[in-house]
Amino acid sequence: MQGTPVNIIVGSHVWVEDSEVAWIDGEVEKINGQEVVIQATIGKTVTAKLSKIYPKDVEAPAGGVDDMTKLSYLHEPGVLQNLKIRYELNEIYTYTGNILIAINPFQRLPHIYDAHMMQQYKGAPFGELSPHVFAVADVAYRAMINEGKSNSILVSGESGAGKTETTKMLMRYLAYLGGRAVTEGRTVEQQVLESNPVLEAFGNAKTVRNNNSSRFGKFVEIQFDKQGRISGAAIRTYLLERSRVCQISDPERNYHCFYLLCAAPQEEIEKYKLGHPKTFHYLNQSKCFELVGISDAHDYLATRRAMDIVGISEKEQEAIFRVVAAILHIGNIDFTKGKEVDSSVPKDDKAKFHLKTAAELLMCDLKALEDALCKRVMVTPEEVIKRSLDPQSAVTSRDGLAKTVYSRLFDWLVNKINNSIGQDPNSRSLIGVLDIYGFESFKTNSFEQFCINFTNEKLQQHFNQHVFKMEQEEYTKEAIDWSYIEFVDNQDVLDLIEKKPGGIVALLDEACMFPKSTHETFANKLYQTFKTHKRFIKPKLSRTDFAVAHYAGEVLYQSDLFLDKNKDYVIPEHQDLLGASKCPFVVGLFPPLPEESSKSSKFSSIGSRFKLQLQQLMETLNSTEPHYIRCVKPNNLLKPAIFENVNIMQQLRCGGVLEAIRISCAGYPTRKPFFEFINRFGLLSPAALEGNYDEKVACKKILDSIGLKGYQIGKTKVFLRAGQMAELDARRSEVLSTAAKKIQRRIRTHQ
Ligand code: AD9
Ligand code: MG
Repeated sequence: MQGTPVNIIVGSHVWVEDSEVAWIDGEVEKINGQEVVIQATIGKTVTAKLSKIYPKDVEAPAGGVDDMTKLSYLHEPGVLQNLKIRYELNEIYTYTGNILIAINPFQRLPHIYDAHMMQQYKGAPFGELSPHVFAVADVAYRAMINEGKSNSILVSGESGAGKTETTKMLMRYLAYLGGRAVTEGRTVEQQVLESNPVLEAFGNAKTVRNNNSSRFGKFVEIQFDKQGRISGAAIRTYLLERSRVCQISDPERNYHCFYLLCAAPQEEIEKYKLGHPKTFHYLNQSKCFELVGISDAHDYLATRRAMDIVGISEKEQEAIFRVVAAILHIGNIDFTKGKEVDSSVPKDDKAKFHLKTAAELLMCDLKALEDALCKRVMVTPEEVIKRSLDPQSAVTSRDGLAKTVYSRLFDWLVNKINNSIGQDPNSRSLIGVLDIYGFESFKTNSFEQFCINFTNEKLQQHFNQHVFKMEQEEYTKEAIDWSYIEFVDNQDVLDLIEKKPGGIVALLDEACMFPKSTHETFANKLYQTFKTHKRFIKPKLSRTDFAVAHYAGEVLYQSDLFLDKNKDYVIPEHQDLLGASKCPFVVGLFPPLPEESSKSSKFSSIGSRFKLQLQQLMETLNSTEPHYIRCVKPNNLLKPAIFENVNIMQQLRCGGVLEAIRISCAGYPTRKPFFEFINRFGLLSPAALEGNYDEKVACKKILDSIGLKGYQIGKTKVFLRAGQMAELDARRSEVLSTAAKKIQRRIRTHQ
């Protein structure tokens, strides 16, 4: 950010930090050495350190600027104020150079995404029209066509910030650019678009943060042919939240598909023996069953139509919803103690009914299903024995089955969509769109948050390197000297997490493989190993928590469930049961395991697999030209027109927007081509423009004439340090107003 103001005097308009609203503005009343007294516009008098206040641009345009780099004073309060002014005018998009900031309007703004708008943005030079997601997609598309290089658009932000909506707009616009004029039957682009409602029905749920929260990460790769038309697509998903299938808390909901199915036409309800969602344990742990403004019955039919379009057959759809219904019935199988010690049996007739229905729907043997839930096979060197499970363990086994079936179902859907859309092996280049969870720090943070924040560290590094590289390229191109002072690299956090051997992910795997490990031994191992690591913190008051100093702030993780959640393990009994189903669809969800892995029940870990997936994602991203969209959630009430300063500031920090500005400010944030510079500032030194002048020399003369220091002159542009543009502008308006006065005087004397 721009350094401490040097030219603050009594009467200066300034911004001063405030704990409640982040920044307040006011006028300097007194300066005592390093201390400044400010009369704030909200009425109070504040005393602050000189180093903590920033100049306010009183001449800033009333409607704000559409690109932060146009701000005369590029600092935090200036950035925030600019976003606020624009948001009040329903201008939800603002650039910071080529990063697009999108603030969720929480209301449908008229016409901003309609066909006419798409037409306007098609081929328009970047920056000519108001900032927009279409403009970003257009740049990516043009770059791909012109340079034959793949591009990617990375959309990030916290839950409810608008990533998924933004992603859908991007996809719609790309389909518009790369669609075929004549449509016969299903086109690839239609299938790509309709994959969204299908994935949302099975992968989204209402949470406290968002009524339609994506519980998985997604990277959609859209492939184009030589003519720039969409010729294929691939969807990759990351880490579906499995625990939600069995466990929800009020006022959240389970995955949408369960409620959609309960609102299906009567015929299906009867076939699947369904009822109101409140009759199912997996749904009634929360009192929220309906969403305001959403009809589950309507969405059920819409989902079926979308499934038709993406190429899921009628028969497959029947099987999919049969499995969804089976999961609801599984959840209602309660257990009670059996006759033998530590054994369990279905609790009552109701439990037996659901057990029977689940077996029917999954087309598996009733007794085998009961055994799979209530018993565990123990293989000892001497014999194979069936051990009974107590009711508590049977419930765990039941929930494990439900989670496994659901996550297999989700993976099946993704696979099916991919196969049906098809990949274009001759594709010339692609545009990837990433919609992935933003940084999370809650009261309690578990393995999911750990993985999510790991992802964000990876993306942050990519982002920093890119911003940094872009700057560097520009300077090199213009052959100017420069060196960066501070560039915060987060490689050390990444090492802490993913280094092999010895990173947290590796140590977790190790703990999972040791039968005797507990979360306590795991936490202890972490404490010992990272005793001196700068990014690792052992909290004083806990014996099992650990904290990581992430780029976006410190996060305290509870290690309790790390081991369980990291184990990617299908109980062999469950595998055998469903592998023997009479329904080919169900068998397809549980393909037989390769020989050797089934014998040794080889350990596979979610953490390591996720790490690998991330690595592949980064490789893909690194081979593309990236574009960034940072979504911001203006308030936690999910309501329009409420702009919470502190909250937004924190998001800009986490999204790296402030860091990007800082990187840019540490160098030469303002660049002007010679010609433009002379046009604007020539009047500051008319002598420089006499006769046959050289543009470069003239620029230098103008800058020297007002005594600016530290600027640089490149091959085609003038590079200015932060704040210098504001200084030049101030001189310019001085000269202009003196000239205007002179002219007026002359007019008056002539009258
Ligand atoms: V999460 O991490 O998946 O929980 P997202 O994806 O960031 O989250 P989402 O796109 O689902 O958020 O947006 C949340 C809600 O904000 C949407 O359901 C809309 O009601 C609302 N929204 C978001 N963007 C827009 C927009 N451009 N115009 C109107 C919007 N409403
Ligand atoms: Mg989402």
